Amino acid sequence: MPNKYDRHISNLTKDTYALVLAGGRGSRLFELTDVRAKPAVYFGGKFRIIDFPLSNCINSGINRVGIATQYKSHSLIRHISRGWGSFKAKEFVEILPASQQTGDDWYMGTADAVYQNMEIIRSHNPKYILILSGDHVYRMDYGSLIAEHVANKADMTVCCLEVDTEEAAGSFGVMTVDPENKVVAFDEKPDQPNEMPGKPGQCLASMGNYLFDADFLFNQLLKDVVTEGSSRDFGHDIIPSIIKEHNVFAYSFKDPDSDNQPYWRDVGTLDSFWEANMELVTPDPQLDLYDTSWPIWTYQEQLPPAKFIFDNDERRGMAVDSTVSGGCIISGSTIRRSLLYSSVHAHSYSVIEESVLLHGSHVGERAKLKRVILDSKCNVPEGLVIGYDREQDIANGFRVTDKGITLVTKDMLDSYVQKN
Ligand code: ADQ
Ligand code: ADP
Repeated sequence: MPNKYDRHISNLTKDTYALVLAGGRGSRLFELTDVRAKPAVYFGGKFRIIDFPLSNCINSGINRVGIATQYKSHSLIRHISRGWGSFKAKEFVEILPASQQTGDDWYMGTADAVYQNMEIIRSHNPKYILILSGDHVYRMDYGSLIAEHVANKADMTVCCLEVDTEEAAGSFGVMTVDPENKVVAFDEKPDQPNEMPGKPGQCLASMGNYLFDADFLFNQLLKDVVTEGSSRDFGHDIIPSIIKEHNVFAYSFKDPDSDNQPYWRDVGTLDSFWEANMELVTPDPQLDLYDTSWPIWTYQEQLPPAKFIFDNDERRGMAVDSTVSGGCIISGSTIRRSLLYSSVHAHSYSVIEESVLLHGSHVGERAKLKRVILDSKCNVPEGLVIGYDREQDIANGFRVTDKGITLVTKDMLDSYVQKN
């Protein structure tokens, strides 16, 4: 039986509408976001980034969710409609593409994405509105956030994490709080973030997730729209303009199971994307995708199981310290510390190490890949070696990061094949 407190939280989550902001490009992922918005980028061998905030909503008991899309939304919308469409009445995930609801403009900033959908959100009559960034990988129970917001009698609550000041400079909204966690200062992406008292080198950074009392949010959006020069952004405009006169609190995102920093990854660069994927093929990663108490839902095509073909001692089809999705055929190929998304075919004598291979790719005979991110539907020609010689990779038209990770896309391979 749920206790009284659980019921209190489930009543709060029932009264909440979540809006996931999924319109950003994620330009530091370069060609990986040429055809899809960052929230649609694949992650963790089987998922897309947006599956994490969406699963967090469902697991937290928030069953009314909107997704604001804008940049390159085709892949994202297809994923949402295939994987997140079948809800019961009164429970739904609705797509809110930029559609010039209130004028001639597309979404100008994050607050504008909410403003333009205000009447749609209002029609659902929520008490609380949870604004989520669709860009991050983490598991979080939003119920405790809403309960703390209500206990604080807050107008707005900003979710925050402790982050190194160096990392936060220029990248995060940074806040200062009083002993009751009320936000007293907020700077969007400052060059020199304020340190936390007693914690040198650390600052309190916004996760880009906000909870609002619905009426309060609507009033602030209406005010902001008539403010000259507003960029209609939560971090730049709304938060700094309300902290003096209203109750804005910080909610610290904590790991429910330990005192460690909670798992939260931005995967905003090719290096961090590769690193976060690689963490998952270590024996005991912090992000447990196998925890059935907090499942991550996704859409995946119905596919036959992964198949491994071991012909003889020289053509061993095998994968170790790796994840391999449905539809893959590993035929006489050796795979180590890698993630293979669905329907990857790796052919004889090929070797794939420390690599992330998105769905539908073929790796030809005797090809070798090391520390490679291979975009979807790539055909790696027979014998091609990638990730062993930086200059050669660049000469072949691939993108190599400072840390030596090579990104290869279908278009890059097509022009490589044409030239050679
Ligand atoms: P950023 O992530 O840099 O900072 P932004 O680029 O505005 O801010 O993206 C926030 C979210 O909104 C992302 O999920 C993005 O996909 C989406 N988005 C961006 N533009 C959009 C648009 N026009 N329409 C719809 N969706 C859009 C924010 C906060 C910081 C905080 C960091 C944490 O502003 O204060 O520290 O997130 O990463
Ligand atoms: P999926 O095909 O599984 O939806 P992707 O994110 O790999 O996942 O899809 C990328 C989307 O972009 C596809 O819908 C495809 O039609 C489209 N696309 C692929 N390559 C290009 C390209 N070079 N230019 C424009 N659009 C493309």
